[in-house]
Amino acid sequence: PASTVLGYPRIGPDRELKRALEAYWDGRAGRADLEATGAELRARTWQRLHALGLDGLPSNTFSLYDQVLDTIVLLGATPARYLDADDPYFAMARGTADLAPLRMTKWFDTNYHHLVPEIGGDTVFKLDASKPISEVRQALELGFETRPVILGPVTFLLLAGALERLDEVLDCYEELLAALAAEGVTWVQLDEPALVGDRTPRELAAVRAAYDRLGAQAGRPGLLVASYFGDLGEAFGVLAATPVEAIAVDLVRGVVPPPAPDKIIVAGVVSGRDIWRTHTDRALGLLRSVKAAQVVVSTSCSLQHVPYTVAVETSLEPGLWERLAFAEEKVAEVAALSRLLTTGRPGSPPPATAAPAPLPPVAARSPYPVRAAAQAAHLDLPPLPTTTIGSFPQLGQLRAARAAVTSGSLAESDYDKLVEQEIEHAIRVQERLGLDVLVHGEPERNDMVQYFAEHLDGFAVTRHGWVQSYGSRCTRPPIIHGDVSRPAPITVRWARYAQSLTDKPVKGMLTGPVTIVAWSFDRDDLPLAAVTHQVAAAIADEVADLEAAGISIIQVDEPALRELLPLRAADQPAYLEWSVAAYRRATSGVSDRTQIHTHLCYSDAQEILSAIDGLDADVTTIESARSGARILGGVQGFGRGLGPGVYDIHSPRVPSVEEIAGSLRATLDALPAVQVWVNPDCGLKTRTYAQVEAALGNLVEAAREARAGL
Ligand code: THG
Ligand code: ZN
Repeated sequence: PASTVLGYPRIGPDRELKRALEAYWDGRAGRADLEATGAELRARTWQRLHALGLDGLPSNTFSLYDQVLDTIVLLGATPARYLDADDPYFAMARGTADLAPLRMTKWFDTNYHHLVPEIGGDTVFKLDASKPISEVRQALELGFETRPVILGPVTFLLLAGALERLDEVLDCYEELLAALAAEGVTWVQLDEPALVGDRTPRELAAVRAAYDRLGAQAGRPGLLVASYFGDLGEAFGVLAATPVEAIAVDLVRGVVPPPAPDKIIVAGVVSGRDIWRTHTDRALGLLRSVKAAQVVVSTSCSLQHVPYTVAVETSLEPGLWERLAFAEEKVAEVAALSRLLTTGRPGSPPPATAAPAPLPPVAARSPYPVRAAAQAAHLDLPPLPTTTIGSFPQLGQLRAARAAVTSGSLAESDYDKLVEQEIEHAIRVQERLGLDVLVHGEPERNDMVQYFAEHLDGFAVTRHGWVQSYGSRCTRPPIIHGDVSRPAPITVRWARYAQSLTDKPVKGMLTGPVTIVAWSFDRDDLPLAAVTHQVAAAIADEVADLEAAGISIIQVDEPALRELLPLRAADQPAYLEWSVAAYRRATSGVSDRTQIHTHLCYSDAQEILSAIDGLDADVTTIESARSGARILGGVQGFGRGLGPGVYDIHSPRVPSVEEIAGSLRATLDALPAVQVWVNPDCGLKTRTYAQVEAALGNLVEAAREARAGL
């Protein structure tokens, strides 16, 4: 083929898969209904890709939940404890009454999450190729020959931390290639995104061994090894020395590879990570500079990270629509580029990028001991103060009311009253439970990023631009398309209202600049650092207004700080410097007596602990209930307030006083008591009020007992 894409969205243009999954999970539909929805979404995808002029069609890019989970099943690596569940696949994905799900983590530097394979001494790999084979057959019945896409053996094992099992896993891949060849498959795509990160010589040797071995197999289909999310670096030469016929390279983030006269290069010139139209002449220039046996035009990665189509976005501001390309439009671009490549049209260099408007330098706060003394005098908190992370349970009623405001059937003022009622309820509950630092509960927010995007200039939000985050869960990433500024205060009204209801301090709650850009689509004409600092300046305005409104504790969350960390170690220090500086731009304008909190929610905080320290927040709350000792092991020497979560909010279970007291004792063993805060490990919006009240009651009791023992 002359054109292809590495993958495609699968949640459905109208989130059909989300609804089918939730109906199945709730028992409102059977497995057959779910399978039927899947089959229909696949058929529509192949028909659409074909109609848009694409000639190389992928298959097995569909998934009922996650492509890594599919690979676990493909290789027979389902942990034994799930095998007796009614539905082992969804038991691994979501857990059951008795079993916790597999661990979930970010897919490289995206906002997509995958399940983590668990491979141990008792894992016996055994091929189950039914899923890719049935997709290949379904496509053939519709008249389409397809290229099944399978996660490659090296990336799969690196995600599992089990590369030493390569030989056994390769037995399965050999058997798979033979089975697919028997179905008439002529090409297979093996995804190896792990190869764009730093790889040790031992790992590169494993890559070479894997593809020498698979390449040597008689009668196999052609092999396309796909890399994406960055440059292959030396891994390109390693792959080029093996018998694989084709290599996919990301030419949006990576560079043109060295000449490969005996390979097909699948050139990813249309970005799968942004939503901008491709610069045709720049892409042609790149394509013409690739020296290979054949060049196939493609996307830089799967299109699963962008929404389906801009055609349905009829309420975007004038001038923006024309600049956008979602999945369908990107497929059309790939097809058009492959036609242009055969004409004489030359390429051209990219357009110049804009110069960012200069921002003032970042202010420095007073040394921590000075601030801490001013805050202690002003806030008058007990030792081991208790608090929560920010969100309280969100009732379906609020979601429905937001939709009604959008459609015009509910007056804005009635919606505002509903929000105030919810705030009052949350405050009364916290007062009754005896928490020390209260929150307003965030009933006015649909999402911690989308809400701010809707209130900042320079952002656009879509109506239907859903992107899968994990399983049935989606977000609508906002689009940053111009200089960012804050036309008016955003959260101040709600914070002031909440504070008016109580004598206890109420925390102001904001999302940090790094997280806002990480969970949005970025501009393509300014460096990410410059855009992030613009957002930081807007958040700084909000911080100043909250302080002026009498809010004495302001929390600015950065859960995505780790997520944007570059995949290559050499690029990480520069990133950490500008991202940490952006956070300080957002937070350092306050007086000494105003206390800044931050919250981070991942268990691998360890590797960026010094960056977290650099944020210079007075108090940091962090997930630790699941990773417990790992976090606490690294916090000695962390000189400011710290609230390692004392229980896991991700489960409906109510933790007992003894259990919370145990977590708290572990924290007090690792840190001086003056630094310790007592809080759950994340926001409470996915829980019910009954669970929250029971758990927080126990938390307050555990803190009281611990105070008595100080
Ligand atoms: N917001 C955004 N990105 C995120 C998170 C977030 N990424 C990481 C983390 N939190 C986990 N991801 C999600 C994403 C979506 C949902 C829950 C966790 C979710 N979405 C609703 C759904 O799919 O039904 C839709 C929400 C809406 O109406 O906007 O529940 O918090 N940006
Ligand atoms: Zn969290």
